[in-house]
Amino acid sequence: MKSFRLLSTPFLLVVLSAAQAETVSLPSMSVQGASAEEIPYALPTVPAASTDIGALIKRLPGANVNTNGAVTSIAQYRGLFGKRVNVVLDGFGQREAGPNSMDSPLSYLPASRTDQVSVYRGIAPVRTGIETIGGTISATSKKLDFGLTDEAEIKGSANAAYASNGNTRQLNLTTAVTNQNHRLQLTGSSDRGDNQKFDGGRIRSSEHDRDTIGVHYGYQGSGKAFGLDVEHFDMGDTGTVALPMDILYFRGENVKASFTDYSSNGDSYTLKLHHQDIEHEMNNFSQRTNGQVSPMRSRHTFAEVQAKGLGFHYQHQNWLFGIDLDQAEHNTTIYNPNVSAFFVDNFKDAERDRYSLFAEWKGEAPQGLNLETGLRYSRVEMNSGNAGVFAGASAGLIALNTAFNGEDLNQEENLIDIFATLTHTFSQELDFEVGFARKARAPSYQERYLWAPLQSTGGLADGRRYVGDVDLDHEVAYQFEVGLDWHTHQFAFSPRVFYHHINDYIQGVEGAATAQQQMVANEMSMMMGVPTSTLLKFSNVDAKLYGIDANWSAALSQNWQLAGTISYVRGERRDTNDDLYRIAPLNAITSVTYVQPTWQVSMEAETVARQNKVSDENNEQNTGGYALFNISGQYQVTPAVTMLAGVNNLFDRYYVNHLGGTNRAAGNPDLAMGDRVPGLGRSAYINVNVDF
Ligand SMILES: [Cu+2]
Repeated sequence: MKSFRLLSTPFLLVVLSAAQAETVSLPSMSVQGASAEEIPYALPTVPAASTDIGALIKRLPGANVNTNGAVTSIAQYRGLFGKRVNVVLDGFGQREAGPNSMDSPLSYLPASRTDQVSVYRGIAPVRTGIETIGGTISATSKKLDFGLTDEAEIKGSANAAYASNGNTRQLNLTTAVTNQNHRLQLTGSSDRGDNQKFDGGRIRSSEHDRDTIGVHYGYQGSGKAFGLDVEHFDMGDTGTVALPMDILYFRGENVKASFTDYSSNGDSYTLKLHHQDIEHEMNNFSQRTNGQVSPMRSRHTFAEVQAKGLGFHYQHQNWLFGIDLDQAEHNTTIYNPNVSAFFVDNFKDAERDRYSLFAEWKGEAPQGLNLETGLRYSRVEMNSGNAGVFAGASAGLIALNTAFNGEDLNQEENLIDIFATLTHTFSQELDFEVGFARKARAPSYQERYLWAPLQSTGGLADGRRYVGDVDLDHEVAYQFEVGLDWHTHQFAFSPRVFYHHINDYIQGVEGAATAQQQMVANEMSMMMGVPTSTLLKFSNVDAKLYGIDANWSAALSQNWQLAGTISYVRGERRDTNDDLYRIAPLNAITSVTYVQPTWQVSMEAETVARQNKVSDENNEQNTGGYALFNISGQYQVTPAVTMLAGVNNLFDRYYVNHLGGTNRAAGNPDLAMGDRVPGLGRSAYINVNVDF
């Protein structure tokens, strides 16, 4: 071993320098968990300043998050976000109960319970999910290791953290009885935070409240593995100022089971089952003053999702075959607590069922190339029940309701996904990669069944009213990417250039709605005391996205390391001159770390360029560029005790995150309605982890 190389420290560091370097020099790595999938780019994590794993996702090259509230991070990858990105938690997809993605999949896994977040860099293999047009992001929760002998042992880890901004507290206790074959684990987590500060005031409401409790049973032995997770999720009062309402609660259960059998001839199969049942309430008056101006403007919404799924994957030599089925049913009803007769079924029994088959092949191709390729066929069947509306509603709204219920709401889409990734190893230090794909996505239930002109848009947070279109076509993307992995003992650099050509890209279009829909939208805006604006109708347009992202690291000496990521994406309409909405600006993270065997300190710069390539169609505003500086230190007190502390936004810089949305909550003296939501001011944090 050379004395001068990228260091791998015995513990994992939030600035990721060492771990990142390790990952880069090992182009694919296996992670623990139900799926034991190979993931090309993974970041080991230590929960630190934030209870939200969105903060970790942002550190992945090409990835970002749209932030609508304290723990409502919607994953964005290379400019595609929301339902276009397949987010997988412990190997399973997660459906949302909220029609505005208040419970984005990432919100279901608190940072304190997270073991690892990762992205299938570039084109996601078809095995990673149905509808992966915007890639696959994966996160796994902590699981304690199986024992080494027959003897039962009790072990665990406890984690407590505090951050000054918002008085944020997080606690996690994970404990298990294990031996070499069995693991019975109990996990609980609790997150609390008050309103967050920026230089100039507070964001109201940006409090959060989230508890989880989970029981896990795992078995491994004689070529078999079994895992069962039963999780209760309970989010309480949590602000989402970029949306028309705040969260009162999300509550419910997730059950996930997987069984894998490895046969002696090298074949294996995995069977997976999941079930999900989540209820949700939100309103526009408990954490903001909107409703109190007039009791007629108070709104209270009940929503729920019930989902289930089944997967069977069979691996034989270079082949992987699979069947994936899932079903989800969504309901959302809006009430006025002051008018008992008032109700509007925003979504009624909106159903989205997916039946899918795939095959993948991975192996050596001629000319020293390695090939990974696959084909997936999916049938997406969607339907909606007849929505109801109270008898005293306006004639216009009743007419829209009658028209919707009279439409053929039963729709199906046939989706074909194909991908191929070729890699060539030029030398020990240089790999070359090129990938092609065709990926498809069927409309979301919001895009298809939003019959009343409302803002239930899966968290677009542009403040606009939308209507859906039952007859939307599915999106088809043609994707191309090329990249290098260059890694020596002192240096690693992995750039990727990509281009996505998307036909029938779904977005809201002005002037597409009918005169009657526009009239009802105006009526509703006047009723709520907000200015009227042009209604957007979800429509098929044409788009393209292109850009570059890279991660790199360099060892300056035995003890000094540099590391960073840089991400750039440009999203444009092809049918008009407009730009795509809510695209992350050019951004980079650069860190310098001093490493010793039991401690390290790191200084980091987060630099973000201005974004003036904005969507006119969505009335999107430009935002300015900024640089934030963070410092952190980590100390391994004993082999079992790790402490991490730091200060984010050291100079308390005021800034606006382009993906943070605009303030929709009235009654905040520090922040007007319609103002961009500021990013977080200075926050000092400390995090202690004890293994036992
Ligand atoms: Cu909600």
